[in-house]
Amino acid sequence: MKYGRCAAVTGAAMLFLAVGCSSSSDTGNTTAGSGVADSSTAATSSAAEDSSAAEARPVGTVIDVAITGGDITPTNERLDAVVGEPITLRVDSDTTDELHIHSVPDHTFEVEAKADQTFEFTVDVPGSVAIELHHADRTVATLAVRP
Ligand SMILES: [Cu+2]
Repeated sequence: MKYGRCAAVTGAAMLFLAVGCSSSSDTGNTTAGSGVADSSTAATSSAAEDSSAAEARPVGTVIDVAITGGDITPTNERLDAVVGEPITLRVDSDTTDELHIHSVPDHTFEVEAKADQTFEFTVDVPGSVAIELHHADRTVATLAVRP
């Protein structure tokens, strides 16, 4: 079942983007994503707090995901990440679903219908990594993973 739902989404159109579910055997996928980085150079920091926060910044990437009544936040978010640094998904959900991380290697997490679920993973190969909710058929975020 893991890939069944994605097969419908992937199709010929998604192959062009190389972010769909077909990546498990597609070795070209990892380098194909390197041109995506339109935001990676400009994305210094969101400056939400102190501009001197270079050292206070937590290691890795944290993504807060909320699934409520069929609404998913975020969707199609663009985020930067770094190879080998932890990426943490914090999920509040009112339904079960399956998170699929299109990294190399890929990861699958079972989402339960409860708050405060935490899933952590790392990415070994730079490139574009889609984070999908398979049951809802949504892409939560796409990570531009730098070496
Ligand atoms: Cu998938």
